[in-house]
Amino acid sequence: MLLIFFTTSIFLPINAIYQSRLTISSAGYEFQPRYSIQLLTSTTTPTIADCSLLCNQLLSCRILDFDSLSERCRLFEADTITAGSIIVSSSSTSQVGTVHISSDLYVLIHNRSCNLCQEYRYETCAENTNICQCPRNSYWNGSVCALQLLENDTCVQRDACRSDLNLTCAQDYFDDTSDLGSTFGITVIGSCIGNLSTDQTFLASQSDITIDGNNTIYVGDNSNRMMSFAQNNCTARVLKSFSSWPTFAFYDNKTSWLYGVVMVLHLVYIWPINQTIPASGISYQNCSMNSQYYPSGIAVDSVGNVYVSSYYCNWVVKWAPNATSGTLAAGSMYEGGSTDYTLYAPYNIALDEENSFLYVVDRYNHRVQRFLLNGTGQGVTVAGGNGQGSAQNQLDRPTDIYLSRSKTEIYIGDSKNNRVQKWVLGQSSGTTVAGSPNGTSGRSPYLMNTAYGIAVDYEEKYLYVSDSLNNRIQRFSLRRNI
Ligand SMILES: *[C@@H]1O[C@H](CO)[C@@H](O)[C@H](O)[C@H]1NC(C)=O
Ligand SMILES: *[C@@H]1O[C@H](CO)[C@@H](O)[C@H](O)[C@H]1NC(C)=O
Ligand SMILES: *[C@@H]1O[C@H](CO)[C@@H](O)[C@H](O)[C@H]1NC(C)=O
Ligand SMILES: *[C@@H]1O[C@H](CO)[C@@H](O)[C@H](O)[C@H]1NC(C)=O
Ligand SMILES: *[C@@H]1O[C@H](CO)[C@@H](O)[C@H](O)[C@H]1NC(C)=O
Ligand SMILES: *[C@@H]1O[C@H](CO)[C@@H](O)[C@H](O)[C@H]1NC(C)=O
Ligand SMILES: *[C@@H]1O[C@H](CO)[C@@H](O)[C@H](O)[C@H]1NC(C)=O
Ligand SMILES: *[C@@H]1O[C@H](CO)[C@@H](O)[C@H](O)[C@H]1NC(C)=O
Ligand SMILES: *[C@@H]1O[C@H](CO)[C@@H](O)[C@H](O)[C@H]1NC(C)=O
Ligand SMILES: *[C@@H]1O[C@H](CO)[C@@H](O)[C@H](O)[C@H]1NC(C)=O
Ligand SMILES: *[C@@H]1O[C@H](CO)[C@@H](O)[C@H](O)[C@H]1NC(C)=O
Ligand SMILES: CC(=O)N[C@H]1CO[C@H](CO)[C@@H](O)[C@@H]1O
Repeated sequence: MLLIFFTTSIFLPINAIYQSRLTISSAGYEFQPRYSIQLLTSTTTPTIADCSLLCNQLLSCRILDFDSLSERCRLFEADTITAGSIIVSSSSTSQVGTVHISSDLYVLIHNRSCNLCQEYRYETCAENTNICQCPRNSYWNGSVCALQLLENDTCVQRDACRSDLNLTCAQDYFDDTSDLGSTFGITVIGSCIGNLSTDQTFLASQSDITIDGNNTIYVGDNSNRMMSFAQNNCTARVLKSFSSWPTFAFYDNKTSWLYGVVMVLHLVYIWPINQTIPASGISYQNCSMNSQYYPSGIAVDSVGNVYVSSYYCNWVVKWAPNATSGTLAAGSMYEGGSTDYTLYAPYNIALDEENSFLYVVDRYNHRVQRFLLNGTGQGVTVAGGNGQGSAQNQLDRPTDIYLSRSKTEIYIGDSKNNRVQKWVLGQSSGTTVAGSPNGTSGRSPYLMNTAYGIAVDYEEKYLYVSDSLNNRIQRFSLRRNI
């Protein structure tokens, strides 16, 4: 597109307040906003200078178009960087005016005393502090007051999204002061999200999540990809694609390897070294100690032994590094059940090496079992075990577990109760720390739909929940809970 600009300084009338310089396009162009909400007003004025004057008096106006034939003057809260474009108009008499924005218009006044921005085009006075600040729907990006962004725009700071539309930047800002002790979750993976649509991007019925010491979140997505999201970055990195979905994952911070389980492929995969357990990758498609069969949960100890549960074989098998076969760590060799020695569809597991314990989420027994490593094989119930249900002493098809660093509490992804339960070890019931206490499903800051996977950062400040059927990852503050 050939777009010829000429610059004209419209400072009319000469002593008007709220002056600015506008760049006016040649005739034959108009502005096309991305969202109708960007149109502030559409009116008629005799000249483009009058239209410019209107724009200058409306601090949120950054673009106008004016048609000298119809005298239509439209003012937009938009710019061509993020939210709209200048297009060829069907009217040959239409022109576009763009308000000049540059850091020199801001740097001398921003965040300084209000006498510097009285009746100033670019900033307003914040009455309570008497300091010049960005006008509404814009934010300080370090050099100018940039317009706040709309849904699905990529945001790089918390106040970058249109707050009046309840859009929030879905990136992960570990702002210590903002959401301490909150009982609601904020969505940490996605773009500007909120009111324009309720659909989330990127994730599809994802299963487990896990986190590393840099707060990178690893996600097993139902798009059959193992992905990671670096902190403050909502664009996924695809680590590995499979022909089925990765179920649970464990990040080993000694080796920086991610161990991923792909249940339906009978596969335990180690990224990035591209190895499998056993190394042959063979599955004999039955419950044997020398191959995987419907592996579900996984945990790795400090010397690299890998514990893998199988929901079909109802056991947990320990694999020494590079071993060609494993040994039974929990569950029965032959069948599932609900005794002290048996499991029924074990899902994720957690290790407590200090005390030689192995915790197993015993999914279809709606309980969490604890076994002694190298013990007799007799487990004890540490959570649930009171039948399937949503009372505080019950669980409903739990999937995931996090053992606190103090080894005194567990957090349980109580998946079909759409909640996360905290269970102080030794107590007979838990408390809900995320989701509805009564198990109600939904999609809101307070409700989730299938709390499949959970992760807690190393400092135990935040609980992350894979809110699977809402295709999003929610973050809850743990400051009051841990
Ligand atoms: C504004 O000024 C205050 C106090 O001088 C300072 O703490 C703050 O960081 C400044 N903010 C910006 C965006 O410059
Ligand atoms: C702030 O936004 C302007 C455009 O609105 C852009 O030119 C500038 O590079 C941005 N500055 C920073 C520090 O991101
Ligand atoms: C934004 O949220 C507030 C508080 O929940 C509500 O009053 C307001 O109507 C919402 N605005 C929009 C545009 O949805
Ligand atoms: C944002 O992206 C999602 C997913 O691509 C889409 O469904 C939604 O319509 C988009 N929202 C807008 C306002 O374009
Ligand atoms: C964080 O990332 C850096 C760079 O990739 C890496 O060297 C470091 O080991 C990571 N730290 C943790 C705690 O994972
Ligand atoms: C965010 O992560 C993606 C995927 O790894 C990467 O391509 C991109 O450069 C990252 N963005 C920033 C700002 O670091
Ligand atoms: C590895 O993770 C544990 C918590 O699981 C943490 O205590 C330890 O500091 C981490 N080590 C490194 C090197 O990040
Ligand atoms: C991973 O291993 C498989 C099987 O040995 C091989 O085909 C593939 O090329 C390897 N990929 C990478 C990235 O090393
Ligand atoms: C298996 O052994 C090789 C050679 O010692 C080593 O490089 C590799 O890291 C080991 N793999 C695992 C999963 O421990
Ligand atoms: C379990 O037994 C193995 C081999 O018998 C031994 O190497 C290991 O140290 C034992 N672990 C614990 C926690 O007792
Ligand atoms: C369940 O809890 C939700 C809030 O978490 C509440 O709105 C709902 O009324 C409760 N339902 C019942 C049956 O108590
Ligand atoms: C998800 C959400 O908050 N939707 C709201 C968006 O705004 C409209 C109009 O204000 C409400 O009706 C929706 O409930």
